[in-house]
Amino acid sequence: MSTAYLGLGSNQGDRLAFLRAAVSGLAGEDGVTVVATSSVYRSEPVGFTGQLEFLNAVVVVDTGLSPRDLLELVQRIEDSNGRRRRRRWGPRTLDVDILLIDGVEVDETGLTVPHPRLTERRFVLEPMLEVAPDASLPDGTPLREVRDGIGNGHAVRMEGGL
Ligand code: A4P
Ligand code: MG
Repeated sequence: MSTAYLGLGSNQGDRLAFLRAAVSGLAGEDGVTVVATSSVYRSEPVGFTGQLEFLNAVVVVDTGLSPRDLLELVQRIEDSNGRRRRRRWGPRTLDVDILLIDGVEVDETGLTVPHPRLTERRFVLEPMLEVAPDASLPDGTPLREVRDGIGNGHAVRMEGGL
């Protein structure tokens, strides 16, 4: 059994409803227990501008699934929530990324854990630290330090519960 941290993002349609659908999709799965959800954060699009503001959140799950099977599951949840894979970093109804899995490192084609962009993104680090204030990278660096090191970054503010 391991604890996994999943990053949710949406900037199309009923964004809050898509984030909530991701949580209920996860909770309804055998072998997955949702143990915590962060608040919802609003953030400016990063990577590809000229699209709508995002809502982001983090969900913590306990699972016996392998990292591969967890990736397959989150992609299935994206697909069943209207995700169309077009432009990389482009608009999406629902993005679910595997941010971190306690005690696990993966670097394979199609799956890298911790998520390679975890340390650059305030919209991920803020909700992550809300649910796991003592989380650290596999090399022991506390995520709190990483967050403090990226300065103000783009605006991220809390909107309410998931
Ligand atoms: N993949 C590899 N490692 C992982 C992992 N740890 N978790 C592969 C999930 N997927 C992982 O992802 C592309 C491929 O990454 C997958 O096939 C999987 O095998 P995708 O979700 O299909 O496409 P994407 O989301 O467009 O690409 P990517 O690289 O996941 O984008 P990001 O880095 O997630 O960026 N701005 C704000 N404010 N908020 C956001 O949430 N999100 C993005 C997406 C850009 N800008 C944003 C936000
Ligand atoms: Mg993604």
